[in-house]
Amino acid sequence: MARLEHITAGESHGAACVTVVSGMPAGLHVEAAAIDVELARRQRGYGRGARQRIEDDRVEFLSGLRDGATIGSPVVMLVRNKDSRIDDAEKTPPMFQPRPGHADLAGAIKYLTTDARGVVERASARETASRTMAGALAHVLLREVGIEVIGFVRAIGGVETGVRVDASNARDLRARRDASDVACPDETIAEKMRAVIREAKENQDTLGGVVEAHVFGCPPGLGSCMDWRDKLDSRLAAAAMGIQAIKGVEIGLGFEAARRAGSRVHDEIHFDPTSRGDRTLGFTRPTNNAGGLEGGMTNGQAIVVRAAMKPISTLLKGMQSVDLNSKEAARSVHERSDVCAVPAASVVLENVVAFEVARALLEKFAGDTMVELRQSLERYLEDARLLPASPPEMRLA
Ligand code: EPS
Repeated sequence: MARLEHITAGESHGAACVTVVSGMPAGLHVEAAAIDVELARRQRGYGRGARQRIEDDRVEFLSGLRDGATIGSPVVMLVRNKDSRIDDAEKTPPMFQPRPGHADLAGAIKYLTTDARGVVERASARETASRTMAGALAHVLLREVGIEVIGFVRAIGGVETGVRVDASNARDLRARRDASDVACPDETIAEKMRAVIREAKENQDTLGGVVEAHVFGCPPGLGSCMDWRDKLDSRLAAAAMGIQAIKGVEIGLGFEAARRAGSRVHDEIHFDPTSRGDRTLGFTRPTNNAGGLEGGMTNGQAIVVRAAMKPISTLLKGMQSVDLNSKEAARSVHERSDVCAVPAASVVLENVVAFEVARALLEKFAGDTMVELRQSLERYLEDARLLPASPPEMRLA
């Protein structure tokens, strides 16, 4: 039985963005609309460039489904690029003046060339359409077992919302986020975000920001403390850091925890028998500074992941660079690009987080079918609620 994995393929101006997801259990009903809604959200956003007016990303399923449900085989999803000029030499000329911050310089040297174009085609954030498709599929699985993920923009260029997210306001925040072209559920701050993006554009500059994802409904015990590769926080950090332009990742309180004494960091443990039936199993925490993860495992509280996106490295005004052929000083090249892609990154973060949580879920509750997954999850929760009475097999041991 395969473990949940995905690989992506495709160049920014190639034929298509592709993702191959293996390890999905059989019997999961998947509608194209569930993938398309995430693709469309990723394409939106104040500060996006002209490319998004050309593309209209919609998923095509090439394999893995029968009668609209998974059959256990790899699910291959594809979005065709409308701008697929990769072999048009006039429209994709060589790129000899690397942009500081982009993959251009390191990538050109790595591939023993002075033309960064090939590297740029794959390093482009267009690839995140593929990862969004994988995450959107994972979302469908998670919803089936009562797990919800919400991502949004926390800050753009230093303008930050202090909005608090918890299970009671998540639905309302999602609606407000969806109504916002900067994916920020706080409209007063969203207006200020638009203003700084406009200002950056006028200055021929670009802006980064902070994106955040919360996961509700995770049972305790996803991930592991037994092997660093299985720690869910380590996997979430790797997945978030793998998004183009991400330079920092925090879980829960993150770097702030390093500035505080332990008594102001760790989330005290209480027990409320009336919430024993929840996924928390009745263990309540007045704070969630751990971001739902202790020892690399979910603890029943919401998972909180935050990622810092640097500003886009293609600046209209260019930056100091060097021509890779002549080694003479040159301005870095400018091509069509976004001024700010932080709203898009919030969608990508939400989706890569969904994928990692689904992966950890399937590792703990492995099964070839959705029926086995649900049964295994429910049985585990029942056994955990019965503690300190031992589960039947343990009593036998
Ligand atoms: C990108 C440059 C722009 C962005 C692109 C990422 O593309 P183009 O060079 O075609 O104008 O629009 O992002 C997407 C196409 C997308 O779908 O997210 C880059 O250099 O990373």
